Amino acid sequence: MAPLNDPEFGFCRDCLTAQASAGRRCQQCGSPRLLRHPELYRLSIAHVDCDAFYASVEKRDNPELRNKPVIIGGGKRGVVSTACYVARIHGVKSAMPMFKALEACPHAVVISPNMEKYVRVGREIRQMMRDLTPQVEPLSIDEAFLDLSGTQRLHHDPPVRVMAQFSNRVEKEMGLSVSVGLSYCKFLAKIASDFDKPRGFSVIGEAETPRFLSDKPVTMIWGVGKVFAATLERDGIRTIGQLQTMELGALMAAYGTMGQRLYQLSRGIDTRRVEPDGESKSVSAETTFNEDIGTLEELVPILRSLSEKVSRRLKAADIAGRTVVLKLKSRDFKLKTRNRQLADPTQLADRIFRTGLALLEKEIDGTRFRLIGIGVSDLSDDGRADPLDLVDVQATKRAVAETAIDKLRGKFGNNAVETGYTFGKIRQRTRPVPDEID
Ligand code: TTP
Ligand code: MG
Ligand code: MG
Repeated sequence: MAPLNDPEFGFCRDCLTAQASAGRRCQQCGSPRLLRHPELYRLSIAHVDCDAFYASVEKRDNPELRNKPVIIGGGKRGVVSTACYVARIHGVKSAMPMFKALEACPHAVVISPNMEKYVRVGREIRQMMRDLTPQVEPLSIDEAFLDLSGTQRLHHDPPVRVMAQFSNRVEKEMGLSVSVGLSYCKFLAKIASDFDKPRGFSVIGEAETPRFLSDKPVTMIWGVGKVFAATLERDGIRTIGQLQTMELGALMAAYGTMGQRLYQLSRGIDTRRVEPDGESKSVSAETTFNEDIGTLEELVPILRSLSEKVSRRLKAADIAGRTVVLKLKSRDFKLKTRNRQLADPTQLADRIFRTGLALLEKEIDGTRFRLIGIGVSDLSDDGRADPLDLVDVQATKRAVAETAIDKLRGKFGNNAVETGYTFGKIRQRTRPVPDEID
């Protein structure tokens, strides 16, 4: 791995040369596009957004349009979907009625949208992101978050250099430009990507964040739309700086859970993780008891029944999970989770149950519980799930039996077949809690 240079000297976005001084242009290629920041090599959350997306795709596919003002829109609603940056200079904006846009820019070339094409191009760019990390969370057709923490060893480069190369690669291979925001959390990465458009790359560090935010309008905060901003305005709050001076209690008293968000985000505290691609992270089922219980005898049938529920959902979705997670909540609402990774992903109730049981047995010490849950995470499609176990003949037999039971249940309903674990053992002790897929 190349040693990192002084982050305040940074490197060149065009030729990637690390700079040895604070000059305004790259000492190698003369480009003014230098990236420098005290936290340059420590930040790892990126937000990428394509520039004037639909219009840029059309310009790419028809070079004659390159320097002309282009508007993508029309269609049923008669509004602008996107305007290229040339048209924007004339005052054309997204969501503007078409007739107004043409008043502002009469010589614009108007193209009706080709959604199929934009979706395809968006997917290709997303794939290029996934080449960098599996931690890609798409937000819309042309943008996504990437979490590059821990990828330095893989790429032999820190995230900021990986992202600079990525934006160059998108230009070269896709003929499109993107803007990148790099920060320590999603909130500021998203703000950053919008800061220097088009072909932008901006970096917002943790240390500068409170000051950076202080003069910004409250609408910059996630979840503060026009309506909520009007409420805040009535209370005399316009800037994020004002929120920074308010106590958590006061904000929560005035705005409920939103108050908590205002408190945290205004101070640059954003603990949301980058969540890859709409895939569910876990499939689980849980139940809360009417009376707290603490013996294996009472807990086992419930665990079995919940395992079957989880298994049914996995089978229905054709997915399998590799980590079994047991969740217990004790009387005093203390939550315990225990997990165990399997050798291969499973969707079998039998394996989920047995793994859960092994975890549960260790927790039986007289504590009484108010809730038990079981689930699996590390989800994948079921291709590699539950290979027939050549060593454990009993496990194979049980897997075959389970398939037979599934078939019967498919025909006659879930209660048609009860296993010895549940038969007659679950009384009206539990109240159902909605299954949870998160
Ligand atoms: P945006 O990323 O919001 O906008 P953009 O890519 O056109 O421009 P920018 O450089 O500012 O990012 O939206 C992405 C695409 O989504 C955009 O090209 C067209 C579509 N879109 C609409 O159809 N209607 C809208 O009101 C907006 C905002 C976007
Ligand atoms: Mg965009
Ligand atoms: Mg966008």
